Amino acid sequence: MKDTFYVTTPIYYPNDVPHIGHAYTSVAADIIARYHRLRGERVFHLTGTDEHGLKLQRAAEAAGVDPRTWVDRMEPRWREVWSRLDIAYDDYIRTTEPRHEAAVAQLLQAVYENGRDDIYPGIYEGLYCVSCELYYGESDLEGGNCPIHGRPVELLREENYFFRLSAYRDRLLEHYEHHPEAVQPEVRRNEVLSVIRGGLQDFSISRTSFHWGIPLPWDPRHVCYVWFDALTNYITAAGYGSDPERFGRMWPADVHLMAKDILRQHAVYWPAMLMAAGVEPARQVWAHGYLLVGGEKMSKTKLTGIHPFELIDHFGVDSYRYYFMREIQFGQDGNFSWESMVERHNADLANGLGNLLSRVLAMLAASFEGRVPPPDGTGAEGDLPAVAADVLGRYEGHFGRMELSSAVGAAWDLVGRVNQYLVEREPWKVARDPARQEEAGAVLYAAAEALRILAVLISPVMPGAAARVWEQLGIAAPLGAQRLPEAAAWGGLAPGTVTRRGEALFPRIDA
Ligand code: ME8
Repeated sequence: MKDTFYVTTPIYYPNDVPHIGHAYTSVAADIIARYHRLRGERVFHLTGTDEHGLKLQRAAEAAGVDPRTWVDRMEPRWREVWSRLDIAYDDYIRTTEPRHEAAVAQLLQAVYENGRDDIYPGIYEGLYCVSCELYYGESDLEGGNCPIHGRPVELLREENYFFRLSAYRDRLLEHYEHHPEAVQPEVRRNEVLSVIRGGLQDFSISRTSFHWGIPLPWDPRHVCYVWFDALTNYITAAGYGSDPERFGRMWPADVHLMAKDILRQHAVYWPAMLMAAGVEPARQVWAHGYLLVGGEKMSKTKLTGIHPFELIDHFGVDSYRYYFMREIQFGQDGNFSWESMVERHNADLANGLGNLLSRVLAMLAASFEGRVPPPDGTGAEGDLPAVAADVLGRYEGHFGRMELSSAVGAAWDLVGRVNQYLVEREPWKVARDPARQEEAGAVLYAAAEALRILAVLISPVMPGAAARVWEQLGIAAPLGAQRLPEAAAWGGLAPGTVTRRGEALFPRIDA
């Protein structure tokens, strides 16, 4: 029985190193996975590299090495980025691994033998974009070039096996009618429906013109088409064909996350391939927008790629993760700019959360020897408990609808309210009056308690910063053991807790 929340990123092409566009998807997937862990769910977060195909073979040739040497050299360059970005994936799949080659052979064989001739031989001639690893029709092109990469396509002609995608039109439409949530956001769903309604063409699933791929089990002169190979990774890692018990706990995947560039492969090819093999399609394909630089899609092909380290070195990993999730409405295209990143960092992190933590801890140190005072039972906390409860409700609602930017924004409503509350209650003044010590203590209790709740809420987004807030608050129970919603209920901070003022959470950055 399925018992695991299963989220995936695309497996990226290691023909080059990652840029912040790839990192955008991987950070989002990590936040979703961490949020579900925070809710106490069993989670499986999969990522990896897509290592076969013509694009990879050509990158290797250009470097003067064989494809295997090339992918072995490049793959660590991806993992090093995920590691510095605090991406806590549960499995990393490489399509050149034997477990994957076995799963692809199994899936191919299952479709080949399904009794409906869904795989048949033929000759293919068409216009191919190597960057997409995709054939295009004349009418798809823009000025004769690939609509995604703006590069010339090539005329390829070869003997292929085809997959009878055209036979799946009605079943796909029916699937999406019964499962409106299966492609999101809505604009992407409409796009997919119109592609399917417009009629589907069979696509070739093998290549004979080069050899860097997985041989077809029944005709090893052919290697498997890289997209058929790559999509299969999602079931390989879940135990397809090797561990039925595990496969039952994991599959269908809950969310395949990606940008809209590869929506068609995920929402049309992939479910049809699975249907042909008698496997249930994934529950959801979620295609976010593009990260733009100067108004254009950032891409390696167009040489506008920014390596994540260029930004992490300057802003730190927590600020990095926060910026991309907060700044860009999840699902829409969004521009990256250095200026907006500096502004967000200083306004929301240094002046917002960071300043709140340091003020509260400084006041506790000055007036209460750093110990968390008790709440006074007279309502000094004002509306903070109600605001925190409201924020939690909205935060969970937004996460449930994959509105990641709004979920993060909800937590910042609490930051804003606590800062305002402190201005209203002036605990630094109240504390100077010996007769009002209890009141000052209760106000600081409320502010510290709100910070505790904030640490829990930001932990999926900024795991490092959340841990530092937790540590400075001096809470003994591990942050990693906190579970929503209980951990965000008001009153969890124990009076008497010894806080430990530390370094500034987010030092300001000069523009
Ligand atoms: O397509 N904005 O790999 P890929 C947002 N191997 N996201 C971006 C982006 C941008 N400017 N640029 C890249 C492949 N991405 C196949 C996938 S899956 C079975 C096989 C992200 O290396 C986004 O997630 O070209 C996009 O879908 C993916 O990188 C494409 O990565």
